[in-house]
Amino acid sequence: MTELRTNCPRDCYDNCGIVVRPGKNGRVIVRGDPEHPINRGTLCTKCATAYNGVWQDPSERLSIPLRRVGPKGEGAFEAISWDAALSEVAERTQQVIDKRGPQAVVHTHYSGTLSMLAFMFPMRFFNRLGATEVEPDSICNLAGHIAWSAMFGISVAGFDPRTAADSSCILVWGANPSHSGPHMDQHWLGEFDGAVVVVDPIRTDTAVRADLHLQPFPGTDAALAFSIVHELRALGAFDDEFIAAHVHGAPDVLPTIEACSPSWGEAQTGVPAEQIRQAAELYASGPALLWAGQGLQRQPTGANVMRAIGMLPALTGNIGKPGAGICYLNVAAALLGADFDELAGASLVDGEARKLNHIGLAGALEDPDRFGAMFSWNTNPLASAAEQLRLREAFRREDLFTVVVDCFPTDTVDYADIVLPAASFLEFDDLTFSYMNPIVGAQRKVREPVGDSLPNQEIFRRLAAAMGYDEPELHESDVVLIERLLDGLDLGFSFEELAERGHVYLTEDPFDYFADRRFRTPSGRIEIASASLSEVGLDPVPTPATDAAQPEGLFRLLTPASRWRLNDSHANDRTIGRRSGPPTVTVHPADAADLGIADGDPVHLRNGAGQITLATAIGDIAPRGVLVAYKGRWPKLEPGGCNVNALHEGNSADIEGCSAVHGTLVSLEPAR
Ligand SMILES: Nc1nc2c(c(=O)[nH]1)N[C@H]1C(S)=C(S)[C@@H](COP(=O)(O)OP(=O)(O)OC[C@H]3O[C@@H](n4cnc5c(=O)[nH]c(N)nc54)[C@H](O)[C@@H]3O)O[C@H]1N2
Ligand SMILES: Nc1nc2c(c(=O)[nH]1)N[C@H]1C(S)=C(S)[C@@H](COP(=O)(O)OP(=O)(O)OC[C@H]3O[C@@H](n4cnc5c(=O)[nH]c(N)nc54)[C@H](O)[C@@H]3O)O[C@H]1N2
Ligand code: SF4
Ligand SMILES: [Mo]
Repeated sequence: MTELRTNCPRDCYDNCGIVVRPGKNGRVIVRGDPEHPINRGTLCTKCATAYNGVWQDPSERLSIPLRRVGPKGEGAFEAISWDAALSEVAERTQQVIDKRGPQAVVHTHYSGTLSMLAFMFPMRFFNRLGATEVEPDSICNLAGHIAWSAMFGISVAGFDPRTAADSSCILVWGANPSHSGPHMDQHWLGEFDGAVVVVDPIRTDTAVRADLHLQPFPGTDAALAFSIVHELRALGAFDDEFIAAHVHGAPDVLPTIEACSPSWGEAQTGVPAEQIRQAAELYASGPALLWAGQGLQRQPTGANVMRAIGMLPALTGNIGKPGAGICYLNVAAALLGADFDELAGASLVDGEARKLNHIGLAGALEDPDRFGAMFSWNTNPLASAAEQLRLREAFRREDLFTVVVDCFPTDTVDYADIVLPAASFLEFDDLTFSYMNPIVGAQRKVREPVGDSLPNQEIFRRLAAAMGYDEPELHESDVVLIERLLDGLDLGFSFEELAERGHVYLTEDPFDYFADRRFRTPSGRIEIASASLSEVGLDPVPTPATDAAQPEGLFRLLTPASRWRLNDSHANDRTIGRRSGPPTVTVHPADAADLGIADGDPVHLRNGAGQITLATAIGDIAPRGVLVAYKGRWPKLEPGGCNVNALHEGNSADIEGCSAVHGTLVSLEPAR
């Protein structure tokens, strides 16, 4: 091997291209691909560090199957063979199925890797088994998906970023690409000719570089949206023809819009009326793009907020034409022929799929009558999920047979009965997709797996065999699966050719799913008024409601994506640990003065879910009353043995079961 191309499969907007060269002792050197249009030769600092660090360090990886020998949580294991591990898992899982039915087996998974096979193929096993699935999106972006699916007919058909060439304004609402998509931030937003407007309670680096930053108090976005829409109407920016032809329910919101003047908006949100007017002017200045972040809807009224901001494109006709559109996620690969349902074995489900949400998971796992076996794969819930302390106790249940599949010995791994070591993305062939750009990449095997680790898909093929499941779908090879996905995409070349190129744009010209202006809703129009959302408990149309005023003495805690970690991945890389320093909470200078707290002072953050102690960083990056502590640390590596999710009370957004983590309220006091 001289130089090989592959792609980063992390849960990140960028999906960077990678070039790999041989290193020493079986290692490889991982760098950015200069020919990749999104990252243009660099990787983010965290991956450039961790991919050449902990990801290739055999002493930090899980390399062999393990069986628990100590109490749950201690992480004491003995090494066992794959055969022994798989037959024990099969036997104990079958016992649960025989006694209590397949629904007593629960599995949780998410986005450790998003490469297509490793991310989706294991679902075939669980669908065949009939297990209960913890709905992965319920900890991330489910409220937004439900809201925009009802409104626009689909929530994964975003604008193609290339269409920005025809755009005069990009409105980034509640996303922080400076952390969560650093190359999109640097190149795409950085080189955009028009105006960038950011709406975020935090002065992120993206906001600092924007033409205009609106800084509302968290949870007031719907009011802000209504007052921007009020101003759009005053500017004559409504597209009446578009509304008549393609929007359902506009008359129902017009009286409210009329009442939400910019000065009313200022009183509700803290954003100066003048800035509300400027934002409307910029959005109205020509074709405009609206990027709704995933952080935006992780709040108590997240679904209503998504509907409210969706009125901007709906009422101005900013969708389905060059330079216009909306993006929550853009999963173009699935829209252009890669059959993800087939890959995940949707047809293997017998009857109705059984689901459960993250919000409520701790309570459900505590109940001994509900689940007898649990699989956690591609996720680290004891770092990332709600009610961390309570969930941990539930994981301690002796009678909950627990299997964890990961590349690293995470907190969740410490609670497993059997640990199965997963190979990393550097160690097997797969395909990657971006959830923002219509790009598919080849993930290529560029080094041997660490120890005896195996790709997720191979682990679940072997487990299917151990269970005696002989459906051919459960045993299809990677080569066949990859070929079928590529055939579906009709690229006209093989995996080898794709691997040579590294990546491919799925369409030559910007892809616009809404170009036909057909919306796949019951009315065929953009549904400002939605019956399906009424059925799940929302108002018939979006409202300008804000969260109730914060109780005296409590602070709102925001815990969004960190620059240094990808969710909780890379948290165990020592170089990253050193460079990112100890965990901090950013406190507004006026709040710090009130409480007599100085920079660096340890402070307790507390609520009904738990308590953590963090070092104070005094800064005015967020409004008074708002605290910022980035997510992404491994509890067991932190001084107090927990991370910010010890404070995640498991509150739902306005759609039951969807995370409202950015609505977390805490008390703050000096740790004296
Ligand atoms: N407080 C707070 N909490 C949050 C959020 C927040 O904003 N604030 N955000 C939420 C969001 S948006 C999300 S998506 C979730 C994400 O939460 P998780 O899905 O738990 O993400 P990670 O913590 O990165 O855990 C992924 C795990 O997968 C492992 N992994 C990587 N590659 C592979 C592989 O090929 N195979 C296997 N088997 N494992 C692999 C990694 O080592 C890692 O341990 O966290 C949520 N938690
Ligand atoms: N470096 C890095 N990149 C990541 C991740 C990571 O952990 N680290 N996680 C990945 C995952 S799983 C996801 S889902 C994406 C998420 O990435 P984004 O879509 O960018 O979402 P978040 O980082 O959760 O939050 C974005 C912004 O929402 C803001 N926000 C919070 N509450 C409100 C509110 O009430 N109103 C408004 N307007 N804004 C609000 C926060 O201040 C934050 O700056 O990033 C992915 N990329
Ligand atoms: S995590 Fe994102 S920015 Fe970092 S290398 Fe991967 S795709 Fe690129
Ligand atoms: Mo996420």
